[in-house]
Amino acid sequence: MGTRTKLALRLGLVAIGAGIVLSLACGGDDDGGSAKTYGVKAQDYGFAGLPKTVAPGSKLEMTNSSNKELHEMVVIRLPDDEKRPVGDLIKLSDEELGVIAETEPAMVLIAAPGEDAMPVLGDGTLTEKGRYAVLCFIPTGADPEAYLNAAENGDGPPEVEGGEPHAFKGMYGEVTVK
Ligand SMILES: [Cu+2]
Repeated sequence: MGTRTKLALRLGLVAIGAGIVLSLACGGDDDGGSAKTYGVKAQDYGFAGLPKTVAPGSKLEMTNSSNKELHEMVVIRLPDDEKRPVGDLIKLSDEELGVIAETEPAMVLIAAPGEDAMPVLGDGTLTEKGRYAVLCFIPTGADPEAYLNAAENGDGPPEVEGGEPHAFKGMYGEVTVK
């Protein structure tokens, strides 16, 4: 037996050991544990600290650490049969997205540069099990004040000057509620 094989075996055994400890800790359940509050940091251009899996009833909070850009966290529940990564979905047109494009987000949080987010839609809690896309559609370089004013005074996403949405620069992620 070569050294490589032995190492692989040993690593395998360690993984099995860790698996046993983990399943004992969770009582063998396949759920995401108990509901918690998670602090997510919005930055130029991405979400830091986004949990992969949360229990139903968990809450997401957001702080914007940018010193210039407004950021938002739009969280949309994906259909159960939608398996593609969010990075693929953001490249599709509304037509190609079909039902996803028409789905009302489970939450929208928005935060000015350096501020804590306020909920615009929902209260930050995710109740329904499933996979959720997490996105920021703020146009790059948009003036935060102009955007917030437009959002307050209009219906739907405000039309303000700016470049491509932050999601296209990598500001997206996903969370699974289970
Ligand atoms: Cu953003």
